[in-house]
Amino acid sequence: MKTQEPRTVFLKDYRLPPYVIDTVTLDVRLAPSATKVASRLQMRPNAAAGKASSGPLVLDGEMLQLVSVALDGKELTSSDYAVSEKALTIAEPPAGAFTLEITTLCDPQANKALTGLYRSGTLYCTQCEPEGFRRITYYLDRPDVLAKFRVRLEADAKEAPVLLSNGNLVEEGQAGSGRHYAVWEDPFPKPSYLFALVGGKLGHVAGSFTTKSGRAVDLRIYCEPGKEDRCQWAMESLKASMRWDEERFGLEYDLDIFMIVAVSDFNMGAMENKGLNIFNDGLILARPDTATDANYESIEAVIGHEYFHNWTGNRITCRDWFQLCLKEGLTVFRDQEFTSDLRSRPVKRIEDVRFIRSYQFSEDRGPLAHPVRPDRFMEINNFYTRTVYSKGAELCRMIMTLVGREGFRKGMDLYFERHDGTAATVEDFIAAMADANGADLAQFMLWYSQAGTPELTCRFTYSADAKTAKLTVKQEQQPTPGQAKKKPMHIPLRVGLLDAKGKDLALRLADGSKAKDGVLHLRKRAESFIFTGIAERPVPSLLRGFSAPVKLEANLSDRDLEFLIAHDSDLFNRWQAAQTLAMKSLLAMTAAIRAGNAARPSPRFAKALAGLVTDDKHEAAFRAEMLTLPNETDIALALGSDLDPEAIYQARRAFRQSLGRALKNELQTVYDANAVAGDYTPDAKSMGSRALRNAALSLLTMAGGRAAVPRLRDHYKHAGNMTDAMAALRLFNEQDSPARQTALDAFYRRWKKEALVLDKWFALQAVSPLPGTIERLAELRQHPQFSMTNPNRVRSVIAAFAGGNAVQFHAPDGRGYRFVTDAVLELNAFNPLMAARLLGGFEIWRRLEPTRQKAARKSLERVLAAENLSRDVFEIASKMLNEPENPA
Ligand code: B3K
Ligand code: ZN
Repeated sequence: MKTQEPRTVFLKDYRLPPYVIDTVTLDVRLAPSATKVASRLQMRPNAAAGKASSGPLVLDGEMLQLVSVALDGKELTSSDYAVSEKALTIAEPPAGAFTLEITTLCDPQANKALTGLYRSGTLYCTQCEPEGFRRITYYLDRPDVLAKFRVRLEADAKEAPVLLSNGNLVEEGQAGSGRHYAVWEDPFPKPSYLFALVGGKLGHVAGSFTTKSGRAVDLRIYCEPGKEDRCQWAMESLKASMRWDEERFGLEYDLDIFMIVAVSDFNMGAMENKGLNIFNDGLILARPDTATDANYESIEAVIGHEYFHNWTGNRITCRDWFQLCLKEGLTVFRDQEFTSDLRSRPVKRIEDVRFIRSYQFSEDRGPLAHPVRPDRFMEINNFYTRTVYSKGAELCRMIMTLVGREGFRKGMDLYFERHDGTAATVEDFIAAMADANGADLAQFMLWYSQAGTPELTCRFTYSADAKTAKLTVKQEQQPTPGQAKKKPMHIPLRVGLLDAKGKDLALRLADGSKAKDGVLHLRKRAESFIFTGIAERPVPSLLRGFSAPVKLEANLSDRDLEFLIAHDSDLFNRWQAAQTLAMKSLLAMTAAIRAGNAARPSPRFAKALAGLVTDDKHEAAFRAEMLTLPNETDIALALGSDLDPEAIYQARRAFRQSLGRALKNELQTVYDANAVAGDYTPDAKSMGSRALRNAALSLLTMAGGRAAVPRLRDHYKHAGNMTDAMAALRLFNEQDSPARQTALDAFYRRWKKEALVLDKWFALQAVSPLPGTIERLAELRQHPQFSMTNPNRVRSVIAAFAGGNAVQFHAPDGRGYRFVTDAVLELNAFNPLMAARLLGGFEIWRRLEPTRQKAARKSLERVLAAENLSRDVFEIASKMLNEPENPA
């Protein structure tokens, strides 16, 4: 039986909630397979909603067993209400205020979807965003219904000695028969998606933070007992986040306690529940021997992200789920700024742009392209995307570019002044930014509604006679699914002009205006900017700092790019020039390989980098970025269509080999000079040294082939931390040598009892481009420590393969596709959210060469033909198959 097409929800259909909920009192009796939830709701019709407020009351609810319903103290009989799989409907609620009491049962033990109330090991925990609360009790489960919560939790004292919920603890005690209870009260009205509870045996570390107004806040990080020593970094990161939000945005924490709980079964990274964040333990637990620098940096960033949601998301929440970017884009932007202020701004910018360009641009280019604020969805869980998050953050960054850093702060202040305690829209945010600055952001709003990556074509000319330079810019917006025609957008283009010595020239425009902070404002399809008073031909530095998320094509020569690499005052653009130069070679090399010819990179790239690599004036982390070529996804995007992932991989590999050979001496020098002495610390400087040293090792290994294996073995043996160990193992992954297996086996023996480290072992094997990987994956699926119900393990094997192993996932015989779609269909039955995410790897399927394209289509069709498809998987698979490819 084919799955019926699920309903689509539209932004244009938004209506105010017909009823208001003022207070919620929950009494939760935790028990493994029959948790009883008694809810008392103080409600009233919502006068603002007009007629709807006198209609039937429809409460959302799923997977619940209804025990009883009472209205104003009177038990209702089944003729007073109707229960369906999705809702509890009370036909005629009172015309004034009323109290509704509902008792239900749910089964946390059986809940493998990990939304609502579920168990992770022996813990009880919840995930309610976006629509999980309806699996706990019947409710108006939408973000614009804000209520005050009081929660009483009761459980067996041995099974769950720790009982947590949002807000402040107001009471606790014994409940008889070995049970105990705790009562939590949250003084801030909140939507149901921010509700959380946790019960179980937990260890914790404690800390405290005094806010700028002098209030003491208790800080607690809870984890599996015995792992407390791995929570220190998370605690430090939390304190740093609290301080930063006060300093940069004037935002103070508002409860007496802030808690984080680390759990090992979690569908995503973390969740910002009010006062009680719940985290994937992979984003909390860290010790130098178990976690890499990248892990440490993500922990800091995600702790910051979830903490920053307290104001951007919780104090001001979203009116409806179409406004998701209002909290997510803004909060990603805030966490990016946090990392930039704490660490290296240019390096962080490079990391973020790498991410957006590889992954968000691919999304924009494919069948799932959607605007930052989508206007329709089947399953909202499918819209926690790179577009909403990362492009959403870019929009906030562009606003900061348009109104200035102080102007941005003024806009934020006004946004809080106007909307604190409410559920807001993108328009509210933009109005605050515009009003605080007297700015016109009307055309800018198109960034929220038009999908796709704008394309800029820049033509730069110089006139020696007139002593002027002219920049002509055209912008184009390609069609995306559902959006054939688009309007030109307001794009901030930050530029500089370098004189022959590499110094920035003053920018004077012929119309008498100045390009303030070097920013040109593009508003039309085509525009020209004439710079005056320029004595000789300058080299233009365009789109500095990636001032807008666009594709840029410019008539710069290799010499211009080399000049920028050596001189640009904008470090981001030095890196960009290097990427552009490398990309030219990579494209030519891929074409050569496909034509059966030898692929050699232009020697210019290595020459341009030679001096910089050993130049200690530059941060080590920046030099490491300079040495890292565009990845396979970037190359695929630049090629466009008829893709052969194997050829792309081989081209990039050949480039790395040749770069390693050309820079052998320089790389050896930085390898020797950047060994970090002393105990491991996750500070920016020593992370940078490790990154540079490992980047050098990578190229030297590529260049050395088999002869490089002893050095690699050595590096692994002497690695004093997980960062260096993983760097070696990743390189082994591309070496068809018995030493690889020896290293992997040793790693397994040492870490087989540590789930998070074991995830790394699984993932390493999943991303190896070596032949035999698919056979190995089939074995790993049968490994006693593999489990489909643990999302981290699924990510480490299946998502890592689909998203990080283009060569093998896109094997022309289709075996990679089948491996992934088998997993999708299995997961579809119990964890649809995870199942749908795994299909992401198919995003580029229409752009593949014909053999692979056919195989991919077959797999997608198999998914779509399966019975009982979840809404999540149906939406993604059907769009993948049915949306025409962007004709760009
Ligand atoms: N807001 C959560 C994400 C919830 C995802 C639900 N599928 C974490 C975050 O972005 O901060
Ligand atoms: Zn978030």
